[in-house]
Amino acid sequence: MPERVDPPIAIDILQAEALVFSRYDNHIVRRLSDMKGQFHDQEAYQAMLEEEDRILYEVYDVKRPEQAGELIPGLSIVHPGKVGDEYYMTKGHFHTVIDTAELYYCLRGEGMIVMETPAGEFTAERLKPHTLVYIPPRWSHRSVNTSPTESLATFFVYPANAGHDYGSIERRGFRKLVVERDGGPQLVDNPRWLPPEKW
Ligand code: PAN
Ligand code: ZN
Repeated sequence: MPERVDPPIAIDILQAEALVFSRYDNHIVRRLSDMKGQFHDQEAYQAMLEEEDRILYEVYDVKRPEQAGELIPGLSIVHPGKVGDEYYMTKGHFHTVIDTAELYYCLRGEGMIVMETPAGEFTAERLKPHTLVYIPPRWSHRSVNTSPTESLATFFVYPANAGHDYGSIERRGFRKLVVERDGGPQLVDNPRWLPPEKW
């Protein structure tokens, strides 16, 4: 049997009103209602939700076999906005196969990637156009849009066998929150964060 060889894939990143892939297999839309319990100001969250179930972020990705050696490329668009004083953000996750890395490249906008290890070590990197962030294995990650007006667009690529563990972040949160203080972003301690010994 000859080995299966897939054709290469070329994608353009189109500069429409928002950036978009010229071809993709999945378009994932995450709304306020998908983020229950994730923003620290629960009252602000409820009030916003009753008004409108807004779209917080969107992801376009290419489907590939979920096996080691394959990569999944994608585009993440986090819209501008806040829930209370906390900026719009992605859910955030660990990779289920925890020894898998990921690469993020900022195309447009400004923001942060917050990252945390299972042992509770925390770090954050600022994103602006052309910033490349390499997330080594074992770091959970969440992207946050800190612009008051512009969407945050990042290109990402990760191993197709990585898988996504959202439950750990839903339970413990990230150690720090990205909130607006004096008109700009600031990292503050998350009062609801669960340290590793309380998981
Ligand atoms: C990205 C993320 C994407 C959306 O593809 O999945 O930015 O964030 P959440 O998955 O946390 O909702 C990635 O990191 N993949 O592994
Ligand atoms: Zn990831």
